Amino acid sequence: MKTSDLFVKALENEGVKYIFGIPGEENLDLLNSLKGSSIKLILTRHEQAAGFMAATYGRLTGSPGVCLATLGPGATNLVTAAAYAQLGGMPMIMITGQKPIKMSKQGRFQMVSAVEMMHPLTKLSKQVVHGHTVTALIREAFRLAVEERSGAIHIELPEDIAAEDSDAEIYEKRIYRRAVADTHAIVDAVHKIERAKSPLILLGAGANRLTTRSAINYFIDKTGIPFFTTQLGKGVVDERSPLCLGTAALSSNDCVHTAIDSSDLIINIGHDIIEKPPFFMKKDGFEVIAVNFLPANVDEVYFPQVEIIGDIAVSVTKLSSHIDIQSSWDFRFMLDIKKNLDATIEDEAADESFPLMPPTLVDIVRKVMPSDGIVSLDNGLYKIWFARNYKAHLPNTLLLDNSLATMGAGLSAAIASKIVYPGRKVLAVCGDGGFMMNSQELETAVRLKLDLVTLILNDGAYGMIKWKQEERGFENFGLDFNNPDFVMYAESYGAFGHCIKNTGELGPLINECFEKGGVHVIEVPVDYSLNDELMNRCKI
Ligand SMILES: Cc1ncc(C[n+]2csc(CCOP(=O)(O)OP(=O)(O)O)c2C)c(N)n1
Repeated sequence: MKTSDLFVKALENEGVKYIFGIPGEENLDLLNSLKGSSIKLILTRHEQAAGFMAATYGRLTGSPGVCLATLGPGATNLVTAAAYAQLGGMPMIMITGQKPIKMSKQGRFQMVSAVEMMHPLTKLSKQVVHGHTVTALIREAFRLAVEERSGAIHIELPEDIAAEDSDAEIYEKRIYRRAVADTHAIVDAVHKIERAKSPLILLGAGANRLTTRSAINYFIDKTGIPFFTTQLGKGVVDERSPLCLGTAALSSNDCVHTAIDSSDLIINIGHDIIEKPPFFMKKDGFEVIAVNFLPANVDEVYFPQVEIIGDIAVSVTKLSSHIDIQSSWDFRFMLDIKKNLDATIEDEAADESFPLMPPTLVDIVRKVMPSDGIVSLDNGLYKIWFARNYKAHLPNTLLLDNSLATMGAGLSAAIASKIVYPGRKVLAVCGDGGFMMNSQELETAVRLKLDLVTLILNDGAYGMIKWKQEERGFENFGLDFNNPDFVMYAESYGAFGHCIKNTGELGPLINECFEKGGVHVIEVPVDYSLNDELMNRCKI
């Protein structure tokens, strides 16, 4: 069989449904093989966007998302997406083309060493050098992409190898069990938790796995220990729970840190240091039990005293079965803080001034989105507000990136979400800066006939950096820009464009857009001038 045909058959065998990307001349054999396959090609307008979509597919489904690009410039355009998947722990396979390796066709035209370039950004980056090895490499790529910590893989398929014949056989897809934790670690942890005065649970990115979620819900129900989340742990347990203290949107000095500092033991389930720290450990401060798939990376602000290393679901289930509820546990102070925080958030959301204040915006979005609706955020100042104020009811319903924290991914992640869950409402929330980094994907959304609503938060600036600039006492300089007319811009793509003129309009308009269907863009003027004041209001 032709190697490119075999390549596609091996992808089908792995359950691949979509390939996101932009083919080049060097992928033409593979493209032709895709034509007769069950895999749908999702053509994008930038490889970076294709990578963000594939990574998001991996994030939502737990199976690797696949993207495709040509050699040289196509491959270099995938770099940010590779880092996004790798740091975010999202399983993704990138396939790039290359000139023939057995003969020189055009000298070194367009050639960069994509395999080497991708090494530091992936778990594996490899060129296929013979048609015979292709199926084993694909099996290994899919196995490794999902092995914890999951991440990005790069396969380069040169033109001549794609075109040659191969007699390789396809390897059966297998599911492997993860290693489980040592019993001594569980016993140590149980003793520590039982002896603690005010233990507190932290849910991080690694807690967001299918089997893990139910084990954690049971542990919290059984023990009644309060919990807070990192940005990537949002929604693992319904945040409407009376035990939910909120999200550590910042690393220190945020409202939730008063609760964290009142605890003497944090049970950290699934957070690792790639995500922005939810707290800083100090000598003589609270202790930490780390429950994760892999050992913790120790540094000056993170040095857990006990580690439970192995499958998180199994570890948490074992903790649940060994632990006895202690009458000496005291959560009163933490739960008082929660009441105060909830009341402040509600109070702030009542502000109807225009342009919109961030807490009002988050409140409006929460009210219009159903529990299973997906809000996909780009990166900007509003992300902190969504992380802190948006109560996620279900896992993966607030998609944000707190590891690479790249701008430009919000719209692409929303498109991938809608492809994965066509029956659910999907809303992208982007700053005017981040939106313009990959706004061309509006055409992809319109071409695919998706029902999608995008909010563009217009402050005419890179607001997040402006806030940091002010915080550090620098003068306002170098961060303002002009925007296109977003309504006309959306319409030029065949999307519907809207711009709101008062705060009360936004909620009903989002609902109307969802009802009408199609791709909608809503420009929302925002006011960040009181950001500091608002952030400090709920501190105790
Ligand atoms: C690709 C990329 N470039 C730069 C940054 C640094 N950065 C973080 S937030 C931000 C400003 C975001 O501006 P905008 O999208 O308009 O959102 P706002 O903060 O104004 O709400 C910048 C420049 C980044 N995170 N990613």
